[in-house]
Amino acid sequence: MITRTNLFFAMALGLTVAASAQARPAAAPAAAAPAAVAETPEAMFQNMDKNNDKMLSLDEFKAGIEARNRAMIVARLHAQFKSMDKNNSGALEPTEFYELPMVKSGGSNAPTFTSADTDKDQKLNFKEYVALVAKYAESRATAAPSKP
Ligand SMILES: [Ca+2]
Ligand SMILES: [Ca+2]
Repeated sequence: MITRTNLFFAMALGLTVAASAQARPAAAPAAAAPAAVAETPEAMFQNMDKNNDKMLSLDEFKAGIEARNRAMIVARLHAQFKSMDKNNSGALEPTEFYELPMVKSGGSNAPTFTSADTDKDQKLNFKEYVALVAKYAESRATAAPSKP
């Protein structure tokens, strides 16, 4: 059974993998930023039509929707990440981390900076941020099934 949260979590995990594949410190600063391109319906269709037979199978359609959702989540997370990176360092330092809404409103469930900073460089890169969001979504799903 796939709940919405599990689906989100699975996608976020996929993102973590994608983000780690993209993570090249200092070499390509803009590479991790997914471009928000306004696609024409034709271009969208062509992207989904993997075998170019001008028809969309259900599988192609599903895969296309999934890819779009994933890209939208990455774009949204990246926008959040950038807006929280007040000093534009490309990472979240502890002071920025403790301003995150999920940290501020998390109470006793709030993630700690040390647990989120998996490579222990005293700042959160985008990949660590995505992992944090995924972990937080999962902990909320398991710890608090009822409304807060
Ligand atoms: Ca920063
Ligand atoms: Ca780090």
